[in-house]
Order: sequence, then structure tokens, then C-alpha cells
Amino acid sequence: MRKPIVVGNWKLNGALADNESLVLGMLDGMPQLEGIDVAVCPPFVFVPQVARLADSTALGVGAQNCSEHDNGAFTGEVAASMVADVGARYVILGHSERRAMYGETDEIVSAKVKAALAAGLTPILCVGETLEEREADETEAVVRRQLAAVISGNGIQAFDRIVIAYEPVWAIGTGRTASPEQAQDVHAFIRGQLADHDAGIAQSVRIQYGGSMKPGNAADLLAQPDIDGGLIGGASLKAEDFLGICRAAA
Ligand code: 3PY
Repeated sequence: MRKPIVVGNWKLNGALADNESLVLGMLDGMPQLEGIDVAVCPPFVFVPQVARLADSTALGVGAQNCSEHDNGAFTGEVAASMVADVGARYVILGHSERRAMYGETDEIVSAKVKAALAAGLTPILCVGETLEEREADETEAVVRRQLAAVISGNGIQAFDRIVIAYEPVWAIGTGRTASPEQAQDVHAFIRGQLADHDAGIAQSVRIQYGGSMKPGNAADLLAQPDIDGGLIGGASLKAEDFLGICRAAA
């Protein structure tokens, strides 16, 4: 049995006072959640604050990105070891917004996964197709290519320590959600791609669904056999919505 994992991606949102009430609200509901991993990923600068608030609780903290480099002349970058140092346990990598807006290629994402693993972080590796790609029947080819880069750069064994998030780009920030069947099909395909390399890893890897998951649609998505949790955008900015999704996953 795979342990469900629900992670909030706050994106470019947050402020010290707001973060505190949001995290305290989440922590209020956490004791009722059993058998599930829960984390939130604020912007870099708020990782230490959230790590402090969540200290000694079951709420994990992650970053939304990290550099593929360890240190040096890379102005504006943040190394994986630095986010680990200030209390992060997870890092979201290859989110479609970073692939589309910041030029992150499959190879860069793979190098970031390597850096994150070396720093002891759990990468949350995002994969998924755009609307044009889906309409051109290229969903499987895109997801296969995105996974292959990380497998070739890090080896299949690395997936022992990676969480995958399937995020159809057309369902991110659009209010559109993949149907449970559409999501399940791609989750099963992802597991099948890993099974071509290692059946045990394919069975144990956790695959989250991301893309407008809300309390109202979470239960149906999470009931699918290959959906092991959620990577939550907007609904992670309200404690009650986020906890509602966590309860559906637990
Ligand atoms: C969304 O649901 O909007 C996301 O991008 C989650 O990462």
C-alpha cells in the first residue's frame, strides 16, 4: 500500500502574517489526519518561517524550485542544500509554470533532481502535457520523454526517493480538471513506464494528481487506483479547503 501524499504549492503567494494564520489553521486540523504525508511549499523566503511554525508537527515543508548548481556565481539562484538547511524536506521540480515561463528543459529538470537528491530532499517531479499536446494525441509521448530524461540522468533507483506529480497543463489555474478516468489513464501509463525498468519501483512510487484539485473533486480523483495524492495549487491557500482534500486522501 502506498501512503498518500498531499502537498500545497503556494506559488507566488504569501506574507508573514498570512502564512502564520494559514499554517496554524492547517495544524489545527492535522491531528485528525492519519496515514498520510502532508506538506506545504511556500516561496523560498518563507521556508524558514513555515518550518519553524511546523516544527515537531506532522506538517512537512518544501520549496518550489532549486538550482541544479551547488554554489558559485549564479546570481539569484538557491541551492538544494540551502533549502534543506533551513528546514525543507521536499522540493517541487519541473512544474509546468517553470518549464513554460523559465525555460526549464527536461535535462535541466533532471539535473535539479540530482541536486535535490544529493541534498537529501524528496523531489516532487512534475510531468504533464499542454492542451495542444493532448489534442494532438501526444500526452503519452510527452510524459514518456519527461520521465526518460530523469531516468537517464539519475537511474531508475532514484525513483525510490522521488514523488511524481502528473499535472495536465490545461488543468492548471484554469479551473478545468482532468476527469478521474483521464487522470487514471495517465497515472497508469506513468507507472507502466517505470515498470519497464523496475517493477518494484513502479509499484511503490507515489504519483500525485495536480491541476485544480479541490475538496469537491478530490474524493473521485483519489479513488482511482493509481492516484496517490495531490499537488494542490489555489486550494492550498485556504486551510479548510486544503484540509478537506487531505481528509479525502487519508
Ligand atoms: C495547480 O493545481 O494549479 C497546480 O499547479 C499545483 O501545483
